[in-house]
Amino acid sequence: MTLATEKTAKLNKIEKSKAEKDGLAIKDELEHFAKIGWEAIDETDLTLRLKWFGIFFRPVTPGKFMLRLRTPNGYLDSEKMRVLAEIVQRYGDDGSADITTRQNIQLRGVRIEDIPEIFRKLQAVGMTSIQSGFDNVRNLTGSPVAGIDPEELIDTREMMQKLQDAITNYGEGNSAFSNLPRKFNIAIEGGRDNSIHAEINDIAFTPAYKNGELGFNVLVGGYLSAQRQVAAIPLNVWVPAKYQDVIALSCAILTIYTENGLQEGLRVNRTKARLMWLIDKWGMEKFRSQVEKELGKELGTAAPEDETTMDKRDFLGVHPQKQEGYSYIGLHVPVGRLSAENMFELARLAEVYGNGEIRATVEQNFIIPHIKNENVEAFLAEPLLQKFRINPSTLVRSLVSCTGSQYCNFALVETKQRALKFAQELDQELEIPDRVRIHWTGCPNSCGQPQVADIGFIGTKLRKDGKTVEGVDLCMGGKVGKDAHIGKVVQKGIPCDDLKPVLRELLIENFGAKAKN
Ligand code: SRM
Ligand code: SF4
Repeated sequence: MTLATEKTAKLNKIEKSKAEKDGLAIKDELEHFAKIGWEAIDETDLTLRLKWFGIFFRPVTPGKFMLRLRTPNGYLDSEKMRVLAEIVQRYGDDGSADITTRQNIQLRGVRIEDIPEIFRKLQAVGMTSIQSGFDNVRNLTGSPVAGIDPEELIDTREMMQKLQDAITNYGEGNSAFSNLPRKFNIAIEGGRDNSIHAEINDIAFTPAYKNGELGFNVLVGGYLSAQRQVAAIPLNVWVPAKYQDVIALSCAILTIYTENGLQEGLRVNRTKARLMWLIDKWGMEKFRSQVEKELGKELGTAAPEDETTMDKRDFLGVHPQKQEGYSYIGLHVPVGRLSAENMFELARLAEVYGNGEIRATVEQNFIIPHIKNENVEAFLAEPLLQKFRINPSTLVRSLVSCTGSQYCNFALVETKQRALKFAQELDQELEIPDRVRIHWTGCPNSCGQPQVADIGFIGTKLRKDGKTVEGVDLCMGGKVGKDAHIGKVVQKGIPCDDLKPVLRELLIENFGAKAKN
């Protein structure tokens, strides 16, 4: 056996399925799938390859799919939002939508029969769900206040769209990057507050000056998973703030990652397949030299320091824009959950008061920009602001939660409703001086990013009084913004039924909370 065939023989099950038939190969079968219905679709196509089109079979609600879009930089507008709302209303069986922790949108309750029509509607407003799941490059994250932030250094919107176009072949699907050894996250920050969580991305671009020119320092290899959580490390390179350079470097890294996946054993064990494992294996020197070889030029060195000088903002409330006379307003969307009605109303507000733009944040909230200062008061009096508040109570304000057991079959606990209930109740009971960022995640996969939180809860199952019950592991010490670092599990196995007093105590002991009289 040659080395290559020996390695192929060891391919994990997923890799074997991908080698047999690429995810993108079902593109022409989507109309056929719509005709035959989900029960007649081949199992691997159903549960695996459809994810290349953002279509997720949900074993918790068979037949009702989740559709994950791409919203680079979290950038939406009223036209797009209205189409998303229409899809939820018209095609969603018990439909709803979520803002995700990658400032993206997922729609729920769609049926395979309606996918061709849904895709036509999305395409008409320039949206795509292509390659948004599984072993692909996920939604590209950037500052949600790009182009309007008075503190901004680089407006990343155009380069983000161009990078998405390069990675997805303008939304048509790009087989160059459709068989990565694992998922891949890219973020580009243009502001000073590390709004994107650079530390937990496979590639992160952070603003930095070199010899007086503005560009990006680059971090690589950050990721979260059940088995390993690791902060991104410097690649020791600086690139100018030009989309050509950002695309060239990103594509060079993706090419190396995909082409060496087999040779370097990344395609054997899925728990050891993210980019950091390749960097570990080669060491940074070799990794850099391979990137140089692929790029066809030397990388140079990083700028001496980056421009991340601020704490991470949450963008809620009214803020002056860089455009004089205009404000952007951040609305709190409790645990990111949306109804069709909310979405229609958001689209209307963005058109009536702003220029139609709507921005999603990684905190699962929305921002409506370009509101004339003289119209702010009227905007704040709109009924939707009673639900999506600009000044929610302290714990509710900074709450983030993954999907949890309502729709996710990996989940060990229910997250969103429980997270909201605890936060609301403790906000009633306690006076809490500063924001406390609580993140919930339903299982150790860490989609809710508990490691970046002040307090992170990771769902688990445990035994209590002879019964299996829902519980959490407690993660603490995540720091975001400047000098970000990831937190660690400090206590395991707290039953959810006992959690409220534990959390209450934690807030009093560690965050200066006091009981209200
Ligand atoms: Fe995630 C798998 C939801 C952000 C790490 N994630 C899943 C699946 C697809 C599992 C499944 O098939 O059911 C979840 C779909 C549930 C559903 O119905 O919504 C799911 N992940 C989510 C979202 C929706 C959570 C949310 O409520 O916001 C986020 C969608 C982002 C997007 O728009 O693309 C989401 N997932 C993340 C993040 C956070 C991030 O990217 O900043 C992480 C950790 C960061 C990372 O990946 O390095 C994350 N998800 C995972 C993992 C573990 C990855 C690993 O390397 O082991 C899995 C499981 C896997 O891939 O095997 C996973
Ligand atoms: Fe599902 Fe677990 Fe991700 Fe939550 S963390 S969405 S429960 S896979």
